[in-house]
Amino acid sequence: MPIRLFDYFRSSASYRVRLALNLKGLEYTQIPIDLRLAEQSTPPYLKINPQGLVPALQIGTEIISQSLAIIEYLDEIYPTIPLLPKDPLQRAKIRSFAQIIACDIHPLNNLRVLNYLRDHLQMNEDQKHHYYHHWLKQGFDTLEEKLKQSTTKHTFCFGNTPCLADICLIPQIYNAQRFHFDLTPYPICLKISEHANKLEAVIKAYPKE
Ligand SMILES: N[C@@H](CCC(=O)N[C@@H](CS)C(=O)NCC(=O)O)C(=O)O
Repeated sequence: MPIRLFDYFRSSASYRVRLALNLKGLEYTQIPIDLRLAEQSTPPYLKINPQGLVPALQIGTEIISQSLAIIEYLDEIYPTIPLLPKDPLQRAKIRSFAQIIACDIHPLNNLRVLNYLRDHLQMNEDQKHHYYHHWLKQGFDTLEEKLKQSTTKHTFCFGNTPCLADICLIPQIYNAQRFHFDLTPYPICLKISEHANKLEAVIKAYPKE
């Protein structure tokens, strides 16, 4: 079935889906939606995703939005290289880690939120920077602590192969670095991302215009 990914190179939610597709070795066509030009809010794209956010995945004639829903769907229909294990407890732990990023860090620092702070609450760049880093610190403190408990013996978040947790962590680290957030207090997160960034599938997903 042909797969088309509506994405933006710097969007970390899109980056997650590129990682999942590449790790599974799936072919896909990228359709760029330029957030700098607000293309996510134009009528043609709103027909694809009425929420006005990227990514959206078209698979055959069906369209799915929300990166985690897309990734779990891909994992169910293309299970050969799994991104979630079979064990229910381990699945729950991996989802819990992924959701710290996707539900509790990323939405607070999304473009539309930052634009709202600037346009409606008159926050200047310094205040926005402070706000952004505040939520990154809270999030990364938790992620590092969780990884301390889970990664004594393996190279990725929950094992020796990348899973949904790594797929969320790698773009969040990219985002933090892009916004000049100091990651030295988070050596486990950094080590996992450095290790992951050597994989062909991960290199291929890296944000590039
Ligand atoms: N929870 C959604 C988040 C999607 C999202 O927020 N995408 C951002 C880019 S990372 C976006 O499209 N932002 C456009 C905007 O804020 O106007 C997912 O995981 O797919």
